[in-house]
Amino acid sequence: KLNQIMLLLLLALISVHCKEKSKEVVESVEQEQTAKPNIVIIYTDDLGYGDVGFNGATEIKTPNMDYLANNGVRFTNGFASSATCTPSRYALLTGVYPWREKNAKILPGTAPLIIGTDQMTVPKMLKAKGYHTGIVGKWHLGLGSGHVNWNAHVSPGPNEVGFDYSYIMAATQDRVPTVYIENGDVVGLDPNDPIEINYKTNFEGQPNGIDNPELLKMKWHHGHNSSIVNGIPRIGYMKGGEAAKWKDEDMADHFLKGAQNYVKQHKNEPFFLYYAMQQPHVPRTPHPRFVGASGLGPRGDVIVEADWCIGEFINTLKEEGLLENTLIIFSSDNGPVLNDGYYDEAVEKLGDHTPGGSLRGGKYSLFEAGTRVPFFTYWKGTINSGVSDALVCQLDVLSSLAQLVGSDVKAGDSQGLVDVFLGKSNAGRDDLVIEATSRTAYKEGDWVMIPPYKGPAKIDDVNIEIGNSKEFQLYNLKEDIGQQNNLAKSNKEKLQDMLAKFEAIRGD
Ligand code: NG6
Ligand code: CA
Repeated sequence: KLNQIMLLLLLALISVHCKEKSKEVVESVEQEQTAKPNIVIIYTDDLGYGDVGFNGATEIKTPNMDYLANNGVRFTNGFASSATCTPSRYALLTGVYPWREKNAKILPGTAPLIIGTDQMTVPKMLKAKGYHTGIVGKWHLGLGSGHVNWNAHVSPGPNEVGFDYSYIMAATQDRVPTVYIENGDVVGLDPNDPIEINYKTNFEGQPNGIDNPELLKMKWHHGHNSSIVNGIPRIGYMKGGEAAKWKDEDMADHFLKGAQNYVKQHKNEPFFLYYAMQQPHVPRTPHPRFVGASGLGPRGDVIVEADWCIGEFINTLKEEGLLENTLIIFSSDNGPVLNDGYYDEAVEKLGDHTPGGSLRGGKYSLFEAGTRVPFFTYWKGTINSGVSDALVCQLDVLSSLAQLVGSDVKAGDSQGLVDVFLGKSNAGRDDLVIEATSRTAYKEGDWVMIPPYKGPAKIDDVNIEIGNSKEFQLYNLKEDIGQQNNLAKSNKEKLQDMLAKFEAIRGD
């Protein structure tokens, strides 16, 4: 009798245990289906392939980026869509090739928004999946729909294309207006000192970079000779808004704080943060803590500063217990430039540093250094560390994140490569069209084909070869990463094949 009771009890226990187990399985399947890791894109500005330790730099130290890259997937064949800022940012957020949008060119601070408010974007897609979405940092995709009144609510902007929260600079550090804008409103604006902006003519009685060299703490080399803000001559004229003007040396700390606060405020819901850092774009103005940190002058110093910011940002994720539930995607909007319009010793103090690594060209260029940029993904506990030579592009972020969160959005030219980004597959893109100042070239596997373009082979002001030639250019990057050996004449078949595929994508 006792044995029978014991047996029944045992059976009951087993059945309860089994039920618990199956409940666990169901729950984990449900969790899997609704997996919503936080997603952070850390985007640098003009950081070159060879500017970072994880791609071989030895003269500049980037320990925080290196740690993440070396413990995530480091892409050796990761691309921006363009060799300049606006087009790359357009493609990153919309998944559409920038050369399809005629306004996706380096924009002045007064340009209207170039993303349609009805267009699909990364934040919009994620918002529909329950994410809170935010941007902190550089925008440079235009604001408003014509003439912007900076003294009233500025719209449409990031908040109208998918971001719940925005804290931005409108264009670049070297362009007016030199103010921060939070959710469409200029931060710290005194209504009695309204902002006026004009990209053509100066306001009466206002100093400028040409006539007032005595007011400059940084000298201009080319361009950058309009209004003077904080002793730095800029592109475009600005009057008023004194109290709202940013302090250049504080910008890195300022955006970092914004990114950290965003994380702290939204840690209890799935969030997407686009942390668009301003370094090492000109004018390079490291905080005094970082002056001299690299020995390479301000350009090196702001890269060290950016690395520190990333370390601090990661610490916040750690402190909030979010690191294991956050996917980080790191890249740069275009390749490197030394002299981009100011005398700041970037050339003079370069020493043995190679911002583009062994790649030819730089910012503005159709050669590799223009668009092949630092690129990694990191997700503690989920992504295994590795190096991937799969061809991936920032264009693919939209469709890949859609796959990750179970959205059926598949936008434009964006390929769903989530397994590649998570390091589970090496099957990247077959091919890619890259863009540089409205010109395009075609990459396929190890090959790149650059069609003939008129214009100078080199921009002398910035000292960068931009890829123009009267001849077709064809390079095999596997054997010739430095693009020294043009095979267009010796391999006509490959050239014709690539040209046909290129034209088919371009629709020419
Ligand atoms: C160029 C600027 C350069 C930089 C660039 C935009 C001149 C002479 N040069 O026109 O300094 O601002 O635009 O850079 O004005 S980007 O990274 O935002 O594309
Ligand atoms: Ca840039």
